Amino acid sequence: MDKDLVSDAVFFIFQKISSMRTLFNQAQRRPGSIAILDAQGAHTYESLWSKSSQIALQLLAGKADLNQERIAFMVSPGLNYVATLWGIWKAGGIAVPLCLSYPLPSLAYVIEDTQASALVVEPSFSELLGDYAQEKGIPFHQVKDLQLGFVTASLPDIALNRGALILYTSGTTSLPKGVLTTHANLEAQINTLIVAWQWTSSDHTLCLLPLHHVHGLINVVSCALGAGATLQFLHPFQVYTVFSIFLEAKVNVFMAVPTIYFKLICEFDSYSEKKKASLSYCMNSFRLMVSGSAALPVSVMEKWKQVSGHTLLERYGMTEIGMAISNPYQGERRAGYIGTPLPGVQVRLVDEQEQEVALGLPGEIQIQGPGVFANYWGNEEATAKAFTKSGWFKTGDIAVIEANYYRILGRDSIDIIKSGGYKISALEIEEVLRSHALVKDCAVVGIPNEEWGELVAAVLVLERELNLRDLKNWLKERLPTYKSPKEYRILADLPRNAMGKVVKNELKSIFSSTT
Ligand code: MCA
Ligand code: AMP
Repeated sequence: MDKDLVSDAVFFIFQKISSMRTLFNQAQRRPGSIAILDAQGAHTYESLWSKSSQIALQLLAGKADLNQERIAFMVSPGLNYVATLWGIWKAGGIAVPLCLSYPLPSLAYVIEDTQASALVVEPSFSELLGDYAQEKGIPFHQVKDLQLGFVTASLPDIALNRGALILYTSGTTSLPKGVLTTHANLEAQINTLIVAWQWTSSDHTLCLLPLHHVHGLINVVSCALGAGATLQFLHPFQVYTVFSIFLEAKVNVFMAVPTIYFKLICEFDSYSEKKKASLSYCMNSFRLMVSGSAALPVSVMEKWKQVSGHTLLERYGMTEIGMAISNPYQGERRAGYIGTPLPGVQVRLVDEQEQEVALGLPGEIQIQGPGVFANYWGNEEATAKAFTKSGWFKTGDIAVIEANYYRILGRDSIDIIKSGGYKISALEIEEVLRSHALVKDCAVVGIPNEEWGELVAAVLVLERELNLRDLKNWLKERLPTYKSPKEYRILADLPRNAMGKVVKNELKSIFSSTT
């Protein structure tokens, strides 16, 4: 079944807005203001509001409420993306944003794991997903440009404790887990940041982050729209275009991962002195620049200060909790530190016996608060393991408090790799590699890298000779390229300890001694 999520009718739509008040209020209060700038042009809050209502009605197809059906969507950043997301929420569904760079097996995993009842795609992704949807009998909708007409209808009232969003995150299991957040969780995550970072309707932000993660979707898109600000999209990400947009002198709030700041600094260094001066002048008038999703190297923070005049605000968060700890909007932003707990978020550091550590000693960060997710989708066991008996969420990140500020020391698992802000499971990649006929054994590790934070590296034990280019092409059909190993070493055997466990630290050192 292939339907277009558009029609010639103008809708007159009633909906009592109990859920997503923060997000939707501004859309109703500022109909004529510009909400979104994308490749197609400028779109007002009114057009976002009406387009999302129409998508909601078409998803409902006569039903009163989607009742938390999962709707997966693959739409590029822009008006259509946000209208689809809001449309799913207005219809009472749970939104499942798909990663635009996933190959079909990774997409199918998410669609099947969430048991999505419908797929919404833009035409450019129809070829990738159309046959799959037909084969699986999943209703398939295309988002196309809207033409207004008139229809009267009403949309469901959605309670705050209902499921709103499922985002996939990698962890210490081989397959990514779906993180279910409710409308109340999202409201809390958005409100906290709007207040802490002083978002207002005069802000204008540039979004260049992927929208299947909290950083892009909540911190940038939802905070901007919740504040009634203007949200400009750049897709795909290109360093030189970021600076051209900055030179237009409209953007005043910017958020990115450390790798992006690194890339921007390299680009900046290649410019003439005159261009550098104009750019620095424009960036100097920004209100706020934020870094997160991975540790911000002190060298990048210092260089960015020289380039832009800004001390980056570094904060810490996780898909399961939204943002938890942040350097202050006003006050000292300390290099190498993630700051102090955000309003409404409770944080503690505990030892292996779940006892709070003494001040100055390292411990695992544990979190409580209204932004903490509901559960791992369909995975009660993983959910139970993720919380203590008294209801604290166990992040797996180790930190210490020094002079009131939290500093991250590392993670409790060597199998989690952070590359360019993406969290990648070594076990997931190992499982795919092991399914190759010529790979007898393998181990995947993260190796330090100035630009990416860490790079995915694989050690292989082979049945017989294997061309690495062929292996990379084979992987492309099974994994998104950002998960694909960037470095390889071939060994006769993997080093193991007395328990038979691969000694990954030893493998890491092979890379550092030979790169
Ligand atoms: C791209 N490549 C990567 C990565 N991204 N390799 C390793 N790690 C990566 N993250 C590789 C591609 O596989 C490709 O390799 C080559 O780089 C060029 O790919 P391209 O897509 O053109 O790269 P890019 O556009 O320059 O992308 C870099 C990026 C991107 C913009 C930094 O990685 C990105 O958007 N990262 C942000 C991720 C994010 O938002 N994370 C938030 C999750 P080849 O040439 O071999 O094919 S964390 C979160 O949400 C929590 C709550 C939080 O705290 O924020
Ligand atoms: P994700 O699971 O993709 O949401 O990534 C969350 C993880 O990113 C956290 O558990 C941390 O390990 C890491 N992270 C996020 N922000 C920071 C930061 N400012 N410094 C160090 N690590 C961070």
